Amino acid sequence: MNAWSGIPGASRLVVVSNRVAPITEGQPMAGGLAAGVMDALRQRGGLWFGWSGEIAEGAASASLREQAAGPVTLFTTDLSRADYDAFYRGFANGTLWPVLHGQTGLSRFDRAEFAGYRRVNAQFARSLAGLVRGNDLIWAHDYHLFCLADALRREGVGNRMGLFLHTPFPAPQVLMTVPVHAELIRALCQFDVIGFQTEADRTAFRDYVLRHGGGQPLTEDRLLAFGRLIDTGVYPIGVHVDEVRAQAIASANRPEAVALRRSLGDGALVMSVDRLDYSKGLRERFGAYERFLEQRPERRGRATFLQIAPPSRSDIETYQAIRRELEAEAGRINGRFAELDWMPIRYLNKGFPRSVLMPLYAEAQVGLVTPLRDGMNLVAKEYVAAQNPENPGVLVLSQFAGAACELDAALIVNPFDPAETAEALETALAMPLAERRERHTAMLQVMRRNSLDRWRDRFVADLAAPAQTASATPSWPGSAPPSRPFSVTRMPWTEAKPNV
Ligand code: GDG
Repeated sequence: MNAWSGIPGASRLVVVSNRVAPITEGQPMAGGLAAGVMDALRQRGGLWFGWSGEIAEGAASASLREQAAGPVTLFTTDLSRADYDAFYRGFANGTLWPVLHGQTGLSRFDRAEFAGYRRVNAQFARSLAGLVRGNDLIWAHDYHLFCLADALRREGVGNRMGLFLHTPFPAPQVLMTVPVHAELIRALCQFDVIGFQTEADRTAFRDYVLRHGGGQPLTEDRLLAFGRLIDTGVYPIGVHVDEVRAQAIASANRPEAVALRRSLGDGALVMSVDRLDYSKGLRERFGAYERFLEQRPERRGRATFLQIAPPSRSDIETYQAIRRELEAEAGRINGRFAELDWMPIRYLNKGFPRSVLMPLYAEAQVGLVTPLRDGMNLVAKEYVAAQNPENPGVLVLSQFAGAACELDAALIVNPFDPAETAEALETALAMPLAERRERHTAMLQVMRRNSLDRWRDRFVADLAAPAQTASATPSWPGSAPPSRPFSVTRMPWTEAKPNV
């Protein structure tokens, strides 16, 4: 065994993502997802590669920084200002992100930015080619890296490569608003395994490849396209359920939680936590809360809505616009309803450590999670996990969050209908204990089954599986689809209503 090896005989894992989570030896990792990926790296040994978050002013710098932590090594690289603008602010977050979330009106396209996107994917591939060994498994994350496998193959890397898409995948007609959709999907199909959060996302991808990319279906999971076999899978991402609850309990008496409790008195708390992003439906949520206050005057002074919204991508105009709009809306609604001793909306444009967030979730009678579109939405799962099972709060959840496929015991709402969301808020606040417990138990059960560990282990197992194994599954369509080790509940809306 050398310094790299984790599981003896197992291939190393090479994780590639836009950003690499910082690690401090002996300290827990900041986010649940980062911790999940790092667990897999620690088990197998390997490396994690990505952008350092630094912009190298002047000429592009492709120099690598290396940080070793036991069997794992982190490699980071800087981006030049031009690459950051074209790749990150431009094609990834100005073109792709809105389209993946069905917001075609907010998407803009510039060929030079797409060239920058390809350039950064190629830069990553060149650096990785010098680090990857014969049987390493390469696991890329998210929409920043659609062209990575293509770039790696051009560098002569023949390893198994998979990409997990954290966002939704849109219907073909929506994707086709991106002028370079054909080139993009051809490059994406250089991965061996492509993972999605929900069956609806996988189906949308297959639809595109089969109808517009000349692909052929081989099995329910497997496609032949662009001369390659591509396995697709549904891997709903989860959370460490017990860790979330343990943190909520351990931090219950942190000053922030005590101060919040004291300020509320015996009033109810409705809580939301989101990156400040237009896909999260904050504007519509503020509108729904206003509707609730209009329709339920008896709740005024008795229910407070806490919105935590740390700024995100704030150098992109669409994000500056939503921030301005929310500031105006929060001010207007508070001006309309506030009293000397009560403010209906507490709108906080800052982030908090997880050790503060978890006890706050546990304080809230209602978790209001209403994105217009979301790959999964981990806040919904964290909210449920943080609850006291003896006296749990109620989750109000958008039908357009991937999490709604699993958490159908939440109060499911259409975030575009303020009246429906307002009614669900009242239902949640008035819900009897027995029903709250029943719903909470049902959601916890699903979340324990589809845990973060399971998400990671299933993806890595499928990535490691030799190609012949997967082709042994029954053909599709025709024979019944193979029963999968877990099943995502298909909500009626996945058939009846398009997701975008
Ligand atoms: C993408 C996809 C998919 C939020 N504020 C603070 C904070 N957070 C943490 C939450 C949660 C995470 O950030 C947000 O995860 P989400 O899933 O809700 O949303 P995205 O950031 O958009 O994530 C999404 C996800 O990837 C995973 O696949 O579910 O659909 O868009 O964990 O707790 N954490 C801290 N302070 C904050 O103020 N520490």
